[in-house]
Amino acid sequence: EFMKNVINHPTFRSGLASTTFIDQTPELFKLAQKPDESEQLLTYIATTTVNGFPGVSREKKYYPEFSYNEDFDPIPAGTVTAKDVLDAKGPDALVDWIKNQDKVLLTDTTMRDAHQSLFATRMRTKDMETIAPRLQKAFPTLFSYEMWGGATFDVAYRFLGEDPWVRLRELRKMMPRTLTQMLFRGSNAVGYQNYPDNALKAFIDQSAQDGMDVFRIFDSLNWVEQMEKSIQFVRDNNKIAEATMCYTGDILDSDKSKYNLKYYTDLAKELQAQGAHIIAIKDMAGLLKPEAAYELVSTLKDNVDVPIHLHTHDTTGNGIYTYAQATKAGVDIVDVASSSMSGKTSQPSMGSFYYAMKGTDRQPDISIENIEAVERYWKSVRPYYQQFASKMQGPQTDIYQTEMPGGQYSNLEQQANALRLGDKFEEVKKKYRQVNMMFGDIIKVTPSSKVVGDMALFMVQHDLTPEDVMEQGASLDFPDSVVSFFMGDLGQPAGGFPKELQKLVLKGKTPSTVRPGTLTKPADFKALEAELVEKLGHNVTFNDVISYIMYPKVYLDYVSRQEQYGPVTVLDTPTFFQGMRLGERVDVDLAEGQSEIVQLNQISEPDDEGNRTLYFDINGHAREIKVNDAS
Ligand code: 3PY
Ligand code: ZN
Repeated sequence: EFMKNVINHPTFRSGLASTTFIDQTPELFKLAQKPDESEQLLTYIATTTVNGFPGVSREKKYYPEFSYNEDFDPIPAGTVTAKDVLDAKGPDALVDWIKNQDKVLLTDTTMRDAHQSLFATRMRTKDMETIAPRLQKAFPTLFSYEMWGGATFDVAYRFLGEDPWVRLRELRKMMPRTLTQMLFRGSNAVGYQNYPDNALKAFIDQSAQDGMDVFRIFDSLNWVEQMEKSIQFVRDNNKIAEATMCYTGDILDSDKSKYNLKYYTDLAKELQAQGAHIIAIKDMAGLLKPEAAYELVSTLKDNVDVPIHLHTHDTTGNGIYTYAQATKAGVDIVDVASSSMSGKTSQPSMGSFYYAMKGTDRQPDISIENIEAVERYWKSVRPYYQQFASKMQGPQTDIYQTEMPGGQYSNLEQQANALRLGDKFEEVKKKYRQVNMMFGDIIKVTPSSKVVGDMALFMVQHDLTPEDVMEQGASLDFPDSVVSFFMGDLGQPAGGFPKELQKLVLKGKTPSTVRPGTLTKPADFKALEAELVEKLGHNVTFNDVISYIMYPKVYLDYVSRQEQYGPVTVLDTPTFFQGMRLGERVDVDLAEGQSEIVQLNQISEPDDEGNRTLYFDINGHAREIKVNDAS
């Protein structure tokens, strides 16, 4: 590496290098032990400048000037936070503490579900770290911060060049007195397929060790067997197992009788019996209407002892009203997000909910001034991510029929675009509803929602009605996810599979009826570690091994991009997504207080091989980077 630095140095290359070269350029010798991070980052900037970032248009670089310097008073002496209770007295004491609150508690989802649902999970750790240390001071009475899990794990590696474990540890360090919370897909962990039980245990143990407190565990078919192991593994770590009921249908509509009040009450009792510390109602599509929320929460309060945590998406526009009714019925905790990251496919706004409750006896015990001060930060960050946002203009009441999760909406729009079905999205939504009925009216949430989405796209693409599918099924080549679903790979849906369609899809294969985890070979961690070391040529951590189990290809791609581009997490977000423009200067903060001022002076025309040379100036030194123009 050292030789590469020296050889690439412009003075050296110009042939004027002399014995004073070393004395005049000590920075090269400091970098000698490490890969040349500034060269890697310049290569990243140059590549992004020339070839762009997937999903981002390159015409204009959005770079609003903002400096955020609002801060908050230290947590008052004598304050006991929820995290203090968990750490000092354990999960059961925390459960009692929740039950003893007369005010409704809040979970802030801004750093997980809000950006997952509004702009494809693209929020970078850097933009969280600016505010994180101030959050626990702003909101000492918050129940928890959801900031991990769901799609964030995959997207961090795949698109952001980030190690998700680092995000967890950094945020943990920055808010030691706030409960952290994650979304865990039961047997699917943070992926889309079934993982062996010992891999689930390893993931949960490692997450707990790295700082996770509250695990919201769900199964995409509400199949309790798929959640039992995870609940136990979380309990074994003395952390909070929040077992989840995914809400679909409408308990007040007698035409939608499959998922009725009794279904949810029985499910809640079962989850409590399995060891849930808290029960979450996960209304991923925003289908829980205000009066239904009142009825459901009141009934659960009468039938189970553990606290109830309500999660909704504002897709259908009634979120605050639903929370208000649930609060009246005694819900313990609700999920909200900072205003500029709230509404539509995201959670309802924290500030709006505060005002809706103001003056009632369950008004949240939280400072509205601080809610608004923190919002001023998020509002400034929000435009960085606009290009990843869904085009949804306002509440979508047709979702009450379509039943599509908030997190899926923008994704499916993009999948439809990729298949050139963008102008048929209304048709895709209609088919989504039909597919749900063909599949026997199932719970639709990651990954079962993806199966329904894939089938809907397939039917639009091939112009098939449900009747066509039943008539031509034997000769249809169904999408892989659909075959896998009917094989029982995601588990068993309530009421079983529709037999006739299952036969058409499986074409003679025998489906499984047992929990997929009972058929999966345990992960051999030692062998996987050896395999990974062999592939990468250096030692790895146990976190790396777990990531490799969850996402083998995504993880390896991440590592190789990392080797090429270095610590891209230090770049500011506009530069990360858009590179630089001619004449522009950016500050890059490298590790250990080293900082560089980078200026882009010139971009050459492509040479015969299509390579452009970018001429930079770094802290006054000229530097050239050659990039192949892929356009
Ligand atoms: C996820 O699984 O990521 C979800 O947010 C499902 O609602
Ligand atoms: Zn959600």
